[in-house]
Amino acid sequence: EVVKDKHGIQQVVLQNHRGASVRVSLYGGQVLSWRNDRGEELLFTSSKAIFKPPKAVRGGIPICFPQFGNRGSLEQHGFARNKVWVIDKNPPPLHPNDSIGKAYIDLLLKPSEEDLKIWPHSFEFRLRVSLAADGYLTLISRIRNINCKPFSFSFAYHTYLSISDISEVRIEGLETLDYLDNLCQKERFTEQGDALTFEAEVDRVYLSSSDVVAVFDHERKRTFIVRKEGLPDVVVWNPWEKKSKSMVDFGDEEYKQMLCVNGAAVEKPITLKPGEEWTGRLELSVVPSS
Ligand code: TA6
Repeated sequence: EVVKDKHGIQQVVLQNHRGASVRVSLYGGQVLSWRNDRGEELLFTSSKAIFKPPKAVRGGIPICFPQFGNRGSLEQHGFARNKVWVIDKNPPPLHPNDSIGKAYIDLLLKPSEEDLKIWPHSFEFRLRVSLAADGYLTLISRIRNINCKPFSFSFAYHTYLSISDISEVRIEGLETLDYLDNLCQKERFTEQGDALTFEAEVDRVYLSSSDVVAVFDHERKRTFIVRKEGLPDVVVWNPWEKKSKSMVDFGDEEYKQMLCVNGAAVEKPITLKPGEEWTGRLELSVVPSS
């Protein structure tokens, strides 16, 4: 179903037969909401989010392309999240399992003449967002080099998970991995010990992570399972108190109810030759946990 927000920007609402739902904005191709069959919102969106271009909405799952972060000539996290996408009526087929029994929408982003002046590479970015019968949310990005010279990009699904209390959260699946610490000039460290817990600002790119990461929300007795393919890294970010106060589109206390765990390709940018296509898949699910 296609609706419009108060700025007239189209949003697509997907629902499954159990009443779970996903809302995707054509602005940025951004998932803004993912609710379970009890109507509980599973993604975080700031109460101070700005739903007005050119600001990306602070929450949901912004798409960071063709540049993650501020390393490079483009705006922070690239331009894809600040562009209006279109609904792709006849996308190249995906595997039947990506459609059967799912509610889904296909979006398309292609560079305008203006865009090509900023980033002179002819690409097609096809995004499929789907909601499965059991409430899983899947995002599949297919980025193709449309017969121009080879280009490289970095990428992230900037996923804002809604959690009950950051001090009661732990992440499993990142133990022993090396990470680049954005708070220490991106220096490389190695994760010690067992699960990751949070007592201060964290802004790290975990390298060559396994394809499954679990985020335990102790208070709500539930675990987010983040599965990914084609996305070797995991970005973990919580701004904590000081950084929160410096963001106009973020409440001072909201760091306690969110955690970004982003499937990403950051350390080793992806290079596409003419005609080549890259696929990056993210699957989010929630399971009860003791
Ligand atoms: O997720 C890591 C990060 O690069 C942080 O450094 C922080 O800047 C965050 O992304 C949010 O970026 P944004 O441009 O959306 O404010």
